[in-house]
Amino acid sequence: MTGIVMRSTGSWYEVLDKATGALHSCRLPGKFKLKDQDLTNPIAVGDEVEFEPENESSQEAVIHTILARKNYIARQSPKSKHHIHLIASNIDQLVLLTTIVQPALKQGFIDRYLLTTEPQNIPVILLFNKSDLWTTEMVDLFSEQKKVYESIGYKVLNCSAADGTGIGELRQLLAHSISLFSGQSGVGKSSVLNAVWPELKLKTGGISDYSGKGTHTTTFAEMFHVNDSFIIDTPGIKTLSFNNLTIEDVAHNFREFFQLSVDCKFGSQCLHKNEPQCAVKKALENGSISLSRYQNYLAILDEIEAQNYWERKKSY
Ligand SMILES: Nc1nc2c(ncn2[C@@H]2O[C@H](COP(=O)(O)OP(=O)(O)O)[C@@H](O)[C@H]2O)c(=O)[nH]1
Ligand SMILES: [Mg+2]
Ligand SMILES: [Zn+2]
Repeated sequence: MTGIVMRSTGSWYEVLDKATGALHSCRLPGKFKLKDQDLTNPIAVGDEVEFEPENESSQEAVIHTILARKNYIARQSPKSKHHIHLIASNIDQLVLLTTIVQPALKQGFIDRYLLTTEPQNIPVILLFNKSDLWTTEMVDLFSEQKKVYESIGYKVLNCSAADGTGIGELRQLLAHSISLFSGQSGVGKSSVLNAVWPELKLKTGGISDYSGKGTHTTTFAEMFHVNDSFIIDTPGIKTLSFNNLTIEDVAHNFREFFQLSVDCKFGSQCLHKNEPQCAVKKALENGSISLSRYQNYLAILDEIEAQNYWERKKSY
């Protein structure tokens, strides 16, 4: 039997048999746990697996094969810089939720997150939530961000779980696909999903203090399915560090910089820092690329250059 992993609670995996719609509780034999030393979790939500019932009468089953992943979202384990944590796999698109206020915009987070989708060409929707709270200045800030990211080919929308703005359009964008909802804690991932499908009744957390940090209400990634939409709600992320990227990965995955690099003297080898005849630096001077994207790029490069080679991990 084949199925798709909907959620995991420690050692058990809930697997949906798409043909029958039945959910099976599956466990994983020990050999899988040992295979990929660098991973904190051998199976991600979204994995397609083959499994067999333990015996005729039981709903419980054993996973014996993890099918090849079409793509995956991974991050450095929040608990260990030597490990990689798989957030989800086999997704059709990422919905990256963010805010202008409550919590305040952190554009660096967007650029960091895009480094996890870009190498695999995963489509991204940047969704700015809580637009009900925006002042005129905040609307301007959003328009600025929209221009930056739309000009390099990302879809950018605003919405409000509180007043319903943009929710209908979002529901359409989520049809017929598997979408991963990600973003920092407290930006409203669970609230937006509830606004789209009230029947989900996901737990949401209050903003706990004036720092605007949300409380952690979601602790595991979990997939839900409503009609023909599969959505994965994830725990909030505080910061994103990278132990799985080289400096070239960074240079090649800021998409507008990479496009320009054909005109750099050193081509795709150029890191766009101090090299002569660099097309990215030229574009920066004439304002055709975003200064904040460039600053975030330099900060990530510095961080990765400073990282010990042995802290870096391969990909899955
Ligand atoms: N004003 C306003 N508050 C929102 C909106 N969406 C979510 N919130 C609030 O933000 C807090 C965090 O929401 P939650 O959905 O738990 O965020 P998550 O951690 O990203 O899942 C909760 O107090 C929500 O009520 C919105 O569109 N407008
Ligand atoms: Mg949540
Ligand atoms: Zn260059």
